[in-house]
Amino acid sequence: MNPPSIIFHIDMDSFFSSVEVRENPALRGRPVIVGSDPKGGEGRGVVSTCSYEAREYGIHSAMPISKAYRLCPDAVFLPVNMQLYHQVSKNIMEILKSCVSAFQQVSVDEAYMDVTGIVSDYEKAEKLARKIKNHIKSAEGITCSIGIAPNKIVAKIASDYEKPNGLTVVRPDSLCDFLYPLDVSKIPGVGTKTRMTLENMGIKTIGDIGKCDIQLLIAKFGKSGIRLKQIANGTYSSELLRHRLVKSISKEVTFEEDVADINVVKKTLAMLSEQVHARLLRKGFVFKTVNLKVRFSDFTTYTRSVTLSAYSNDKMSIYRTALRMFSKFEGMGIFRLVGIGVSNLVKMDERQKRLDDFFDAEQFKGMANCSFPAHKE
Ligand code: TTP
Ligand code: MG
Repeated sequence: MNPPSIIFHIDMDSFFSSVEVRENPALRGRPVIVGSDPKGGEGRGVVSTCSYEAREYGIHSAMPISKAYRLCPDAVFLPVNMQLYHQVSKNIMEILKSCVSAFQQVSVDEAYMDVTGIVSDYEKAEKLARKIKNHIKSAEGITCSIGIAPNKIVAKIASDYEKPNGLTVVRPDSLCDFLYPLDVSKIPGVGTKTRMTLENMGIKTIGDIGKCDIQLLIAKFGKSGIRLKQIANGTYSSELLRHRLVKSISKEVTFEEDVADINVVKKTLAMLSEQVHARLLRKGFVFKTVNLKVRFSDFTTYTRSVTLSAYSNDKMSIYRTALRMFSKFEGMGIFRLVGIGVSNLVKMDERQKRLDDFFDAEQFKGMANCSFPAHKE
């Protein structure tokens, strides 16, 4: 059975206003409202966002700016400087992207990361999250909140749980403990209408949904009822949409005619190593496992794999490891097909160097040709 996934949801705190405070530290601690011109209470636009100090007055995103003005006329009102926020967003997303191969940006200030292949357990995940938070703070001067959970939706609920500057870890064995006491409105997508329908069914908490008869939920919400129930029990998982995890890179060749000559097969393996290596570099990954596939003329097929002690991006490591595995098949028959692959991949590119900041020095011990943390075993 696969180990549970470890998903991060990262969301900047009061994003636009935090950037404004960074630009003008004198605003720190004050209610700051970013949005359209309040025009002394006559403005017709809305609040884009506001600092947590302004939220204490009941002000929130999408509220009419005139109302925000009435609630707190002494707040600092600032216009939206989208160009600046986009630049900060881009910088932050670059930092996050450099950590993982599975990354999905979902809005200007939030993203998911699948770190399953990078850390081996939730304790290490928490340490990584702290380092990411510190890194964003020192590079871009703003704070974020991170939720860690076995799936995206719980990670998102978790990132919201201790905002601002929060870090909430929901381990696979505590999903229901975390979810059940929460109000149904904490489920992303559950708005006023759904909340009212649920309330009319006597359902207030996520736990009430979790324990509700599935047929009742289906009768009210159709297919979405099934989804609601899965979310409530922490079993709903959807894949990260962009930058899906690349699991392996491989190439194989079926010979025009079956081959008995070992030297021909070895030459083919050298060529395949070359091709796999080129693709590995193009995609910006490093590998830890080398896979060999051999098919004989009678179609019997074998696969073998060897996991190295450290990550590598070295062509000769691919070839030599494949040859070592291949030597066991010499003399066993006539070859129809050979293939080479690499798996256990993690991202390595120029930006990767920033990762050095995120991981403990000892994790780098025994590294081959790159600076990437050792993969979990
Ligand atoms: P959010 O992440 O929803 O809010 P936030 O970052 O301001 O605050 P939080 O700490 O609760 O995450 O949205 C990100 C940015 O998107 C926000 O700073 C401004 C913009 N935005 C709008 O312009 N209008 C809106 O209605 C919302 C919700 C956000
Ligand atoms: Mg935010």
